[in-house]
Amino acid sequence: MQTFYSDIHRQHHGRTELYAGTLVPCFEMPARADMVLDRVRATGLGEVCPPSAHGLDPVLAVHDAGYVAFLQSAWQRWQALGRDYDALPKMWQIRRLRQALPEHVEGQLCYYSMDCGTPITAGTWAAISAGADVALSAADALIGGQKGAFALTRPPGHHAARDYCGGYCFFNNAAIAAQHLRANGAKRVALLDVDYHHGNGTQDIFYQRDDVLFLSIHGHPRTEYPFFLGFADECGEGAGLGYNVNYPLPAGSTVDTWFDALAQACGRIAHFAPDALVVSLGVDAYQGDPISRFALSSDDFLRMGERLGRLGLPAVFCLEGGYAVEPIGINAVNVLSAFESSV
Ligand code: OKP
Ligand code: ZN
Repeated sequence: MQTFYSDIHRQHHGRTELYAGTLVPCFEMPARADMVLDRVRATGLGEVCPPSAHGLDPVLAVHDAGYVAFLQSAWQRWQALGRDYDALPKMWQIRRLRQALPEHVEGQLCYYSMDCGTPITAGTWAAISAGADVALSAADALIGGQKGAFALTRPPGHHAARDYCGGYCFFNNAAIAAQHLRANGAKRVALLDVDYHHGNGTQDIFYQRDDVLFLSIHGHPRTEYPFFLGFADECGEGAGLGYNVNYPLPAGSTVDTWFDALAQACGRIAHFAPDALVVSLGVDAYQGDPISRFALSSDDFLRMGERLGRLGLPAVFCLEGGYAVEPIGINAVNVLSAFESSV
């Protein structure tokens, strides 16, 4: 299958995040994508293609215009105040505070963020715009008749909601791809999130819709990030009732438990009978991941890809998390190559 990739991801490079009481280098780093690209090339998965420019309209189809405009100008506004360091929020619009958008760039940063681990840097806008184009170009490959396409996106996207960033995510690449498939002939799209962390942003975007079925297998938010969403009783609302399916699994769950959830999710997807599948492909369910607590081995990622291939659906895979940098390429490409050989 083709891989869509842009070097511009490198321009998003946060310096540090707060971890275990100290500032450590950001887990979400450019080397992650390098490792995946190296593995794509080493295994001969397929051609590596640059994305084509799609402009902002497909981004605005899933994100709030004010939020997008904020991201576009945030770094310049921050820098104009003499700040040459990563833009990070330090407070949130918690209960009973004023519900208005602040005027100041720092206030707006707080308003549009869900956590303090998602830095805006000089190159963030360029990187996330290129990332959206990567996801859209992978969706175009499916629209053109391909059975599978890989969007090698960085930073990830699944925590980004209609109008907020967080969890290292700004634009929801997988949601943008799913919406693009909808706009180009797919009547129903299933979006399966296998990242260790609940895809709160994707859930937010499609929660009231019955044309995009969202399913997520993740560490239980009772103990795991993002804590405030991802419980099993979140089933969608309005027209979307029944089209949001969460499989929260206790941190430390076994591989068998994980694959039981995948089997259930695949059953729901088959019943939905979508025209296409989008996979939020985080590989942080890996046993060696530094910030996650599932136990999948590299071989288990082959099994994941094989199971997804058996759905018999054309699929766009968007890279999400995975912070064991050395094996991230093996794990991600294992899913893709096993998918391809079982379709
Ligand atoms: C992103 B993805 C605050 C940040 C806490 C955030 C984890 C984000 C995971 N310092 N950790 O789903 O892999
Ligand atoms: Zn994750």
